Order: sequence, then C-alpha cells, then structure tokens
Amino acid sequence: MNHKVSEEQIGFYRENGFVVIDEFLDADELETWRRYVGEAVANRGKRKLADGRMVEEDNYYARVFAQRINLWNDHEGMRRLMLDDRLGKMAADLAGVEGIRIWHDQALIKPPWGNPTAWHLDNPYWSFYSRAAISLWVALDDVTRDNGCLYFLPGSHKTATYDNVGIGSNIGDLFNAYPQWGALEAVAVEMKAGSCSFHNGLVAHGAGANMTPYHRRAMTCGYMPDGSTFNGQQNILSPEQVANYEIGDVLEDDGQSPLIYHRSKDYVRFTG
Ligand SMILES: O=C(O)CCC(=O)C(=O)O
Ligand SMILES: [Fe+2]
Repeated sequence: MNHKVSEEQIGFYRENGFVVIDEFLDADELETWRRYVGEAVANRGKRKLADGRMVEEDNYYARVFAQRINLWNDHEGMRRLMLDDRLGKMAADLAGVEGIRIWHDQALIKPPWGNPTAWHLDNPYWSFYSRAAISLWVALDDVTRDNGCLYFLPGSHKTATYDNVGIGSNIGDLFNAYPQWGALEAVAVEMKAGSCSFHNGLVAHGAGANMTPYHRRAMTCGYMPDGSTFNGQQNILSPEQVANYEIGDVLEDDGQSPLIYHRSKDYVRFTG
C-alpha cells in the first residue's frame, strides 16, 4: 500500500480540496479489496446498514449507485481493511488533525447505464460539522469519463457553508445553493483500479453517468476528526443514539465511530 502522503500532496489537497494517490493498492491488495467488498455487499442484500435500517428501493437513487454502508460492521475482512491505521494517518496528515475516526464507510457501485451522481457536499449530511472532514474514494475498477469518474470543483471547500442539496435527479441543483460556483470549471479525475482520491467534506463533487455495460465499483470512507461534536442530525445514527446525544456532545463512541489513528499513539510500524 502506497500509504505515505507527500508534502506536495498535502499542499495540493489543502488548496484544491482533493488529491489523487496513484497506485494506492498493489495488485494483490486490489484483489483482496474487490473480494471483500463483493462478499460484504452480497451479504447485505437490499439492506444499506447492517442493522436493517435503510433498505434499497427501486428508484432513481438506486440507479445512481448501489450504496452499502459500514461494511466494517458485519464483514471481518472489511473491518480489517477499514480500521487500518495507515488509512487514518493519511487522512489525518491531509486534513491536518490529531486523530481520525471512521464516520461511515460505503461501497458505491454504479450499475451499468447508471445515473450520474448529482453535485453535492459530504459533510453537511453527517451528524457533525467540520471543515476538516475528509473522504477516501478507492477505485476498484478503472474509472473514466465513460463510466462515472468523480468530478471536483477545485477550491470550493474554501467558500462552502453547510448548505447542501440531496443527490437527486437534477445534477446541478447544488448551483442553486451556491450560484457563485456556477462559472467554475470542474476537474474530472480518471483513475486506474487501485488508485484512490481523498476529498474534503466541503468540496463540491459529483460523478458522471455510467455509459458502459459494466459496473463501476468504488469503496469509500468518510472520516471524522477526533473531537467532533453532534450537530443534531441523525444521518446513520440510530434513533436511540440520537435520543441520547445533546447538540455539542463529543462523538467518541468507539463502537460507532472507531478511532483508527491518533498522533499521540505509537505508530512505529508505519513511520519507521
Ligand atoms: O462514487 C460516486 O458516484 C460518488 C462518490 C461520492 O460522492 C463520495 O465518495 O463522497
Ligand atoms: Fe460525496
């Protein structure tokens, strides 16, 4: 695993709100990620969450991508992959934070002839607000403009607020909320399978339609800086969890949001 981020990559990320890490996984690792994601997704059936909440319906959104969340919850292999502290250190270095927790992982599998992913921001959906929130997106297939690669609006994380839109059928709805972004040019990020990108939780991004007869598989994870606090939104939390939190409470339940990396701990294995 190509898990060290350079000063140059950190600088690019801070400026643009995204960065690509080429050849993040080697061929063997890619095979493992594909196999575990395949098993974990098959095991879920239509359930998006392990506990059976959020069941996929046959609608427009289901044809943007099949979305299966927190595969680390119910597949041992996915747990090992997602709780890897090397991923946490990459995210912490890019985001410039002390510690990183998993907010939620998700497989996003755009089906053949799948709908585009409308422009949106990630962090405003989540149960904490942080300008340092960050997402990882790992290509499990080669991704191109033909099959639904990601597009970013460089620098938009700097002026984003927590206003957002849903991933609906109007790909450009986000520009109603942020008319000042309407004249920016998007950057398409084509990648080989095994490469990955990281993006800031407030950078505008979307993905094109899948104009091929093949699946476009991605494994992703949204990360929460350690110390983030509850903002009142449910997102993936259970009703019981929401009922037990007050706005402003620190989200530090390791069963829900495991701390996968913290600078204060000893990470000799990966820094030596
Ligand atoms: O894979 C996609 O189509 C969208 C991915 C995305 O929005 C994300 O990873 O935050
Ligand atoms: Fe997103």
